[in-house]
Amino acid sequence: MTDPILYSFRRCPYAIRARMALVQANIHCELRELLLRDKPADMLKHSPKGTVPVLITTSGQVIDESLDVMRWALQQRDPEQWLAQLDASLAWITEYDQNFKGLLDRYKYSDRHPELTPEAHRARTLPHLERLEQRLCDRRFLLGDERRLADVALFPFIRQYAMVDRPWFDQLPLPQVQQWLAEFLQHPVFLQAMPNFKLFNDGHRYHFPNGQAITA
Ligand SMILES: N[C@@H](CCC(=O)N[C@@H](CS)C(=O)NCC(=O)O)C(=O)O
Repeated sequence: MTDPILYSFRRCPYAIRARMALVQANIHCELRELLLRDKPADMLKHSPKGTVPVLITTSGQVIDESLDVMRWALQQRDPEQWLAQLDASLAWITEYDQNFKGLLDRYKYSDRHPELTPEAHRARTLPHLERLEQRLCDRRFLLGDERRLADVALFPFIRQYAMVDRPWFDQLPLPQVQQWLAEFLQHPVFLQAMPNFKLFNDGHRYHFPNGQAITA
């Protein structure tokens, strides 16, 4: 094995945050794209819990939590010190992973959660956005004037949130969050982390991040 293997799903926010850290650390992997309804047997053999991302290092270590992939990558190379202020980053990430993600899913898939109206599901998410807005009022990023792990780890979820109903999101009185998101959406690390890949189960494998198909 020459490169680590990354099982990934392009639009999964957990996989996006992991791929961004791998790009930032300039770690080359073999990327295997999957569909959640058709997970490769080899991935499940290594990580039976069946979530993406899963990274298998060249020494055979299995890393199957997105945050652990980020930390593993950035511990090798961290050119902008995303791992600085780590405890503060982890506090933000834990809170949003635990409290916001579930509300985001209920808003996005409100038809599957008819106990509340779609508007009510959406309303429950707003305090978490307002909290970010307050935080970003007097600093460019969540922990100050530099991008940290917290920003990168939360960003894919805020992106997903904005995409549920973009016109509605754009008219919210959240200019700092909108600006923070807009900067990320144009960031080269995000753009490099987002190519389209054909499926591993259809026989396709890729070098990541350069995106070249592996033919052998
Ligand atoms: N705590 C995990 C969560 C990963 C996760 O839940 N990923 C979703 C996709 S966005 C998944 O694989 N779900 C499994 C499924 O839907 O079958 C992490 O941070 O890596």
